[in-house]
Amino acid sequence: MTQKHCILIGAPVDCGKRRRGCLMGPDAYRTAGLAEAITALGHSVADWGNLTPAQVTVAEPRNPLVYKLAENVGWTQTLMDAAQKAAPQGFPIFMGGDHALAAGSVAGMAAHAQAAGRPFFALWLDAHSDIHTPDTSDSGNLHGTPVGYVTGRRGFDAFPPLPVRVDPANICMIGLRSVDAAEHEILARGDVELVDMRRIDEEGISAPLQAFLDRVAAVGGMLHVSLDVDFLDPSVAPAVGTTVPGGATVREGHLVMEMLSDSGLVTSLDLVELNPFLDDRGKTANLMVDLTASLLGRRVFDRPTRSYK
Ligand code: B3U
Ligand code: MN
Ligand code: MN
Repeated sequence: MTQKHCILIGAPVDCGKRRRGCLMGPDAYRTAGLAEAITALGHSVADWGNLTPAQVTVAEPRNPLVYKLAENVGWTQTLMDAAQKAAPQGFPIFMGGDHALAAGSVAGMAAHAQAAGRPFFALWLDAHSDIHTPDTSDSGNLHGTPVGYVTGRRGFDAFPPLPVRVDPANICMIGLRSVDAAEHEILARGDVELVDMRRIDEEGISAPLQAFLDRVAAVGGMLHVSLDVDFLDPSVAPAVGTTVPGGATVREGHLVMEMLSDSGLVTSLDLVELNPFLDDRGKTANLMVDLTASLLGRRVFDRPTRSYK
């Protein structure tokens, strides 16, 4: 596999939901040896340290439940800028922080792809679809809204203007098992590729993923991967505020990462929703590091590239 220059971007975003702790995520990844695991694979690493959110003032949200709007908007701006700064220099890894950070990381990577003249795709590995708007959210937790923002849904007036809209047809969500009614409605009307747990049980995880990767490869796309801890089953990844039973196994997680690695298509990664306060002796942080290593080329044995169709 080709060597990369990985840029670790600490994004201790903790304002996307009410339960606190994700701000410790970047340091948990450092403690679990993320940089060392990457260099052991022959890549280079630069740790840019932890970012802080831009200070902004915003109007009162229409939905009174919306939590910490200004802080979320500030983080979106900061991360959008950081993504566009890092992307020309290497492979950005956004160490969260909760999933609200992806509004900025994805929007910034999409802007970079446009500047590079390449189509942009996103793979959402998550129990949730995160496609609310601040108006449709029942919880007011904005970590449930980044896909809504990057696909250009209405209701994000307080947020930075979107540099470029991500085409819902260029998004694939794998691992779905908790989708709210308002999200269901918008997804039913749209083109997002939806892979819920039933599909994984029936078809395996590799077939739908390979079909999506073939689509990305066919047009020379850049692929951003957004990995939410709750994609994984809580028995193997307990350190997350919104556990949903019935998630991906360790083996499915690694297979996804190995296929992504083989494809050579991935250009950036979010590691989100790790709440180290809820972890069991670093178990979840270690698993997230191991999955990242698989994405960056770690293998038990080398094998000839094969198709999983
Ligand atoms: N869809 C619910 C729950 C949720 C979304 N993302 C997470 N939880 N992690 C909501 O609050 O928007
Ligand atoms: Mn999420
Ligand atoms: Mn989730």
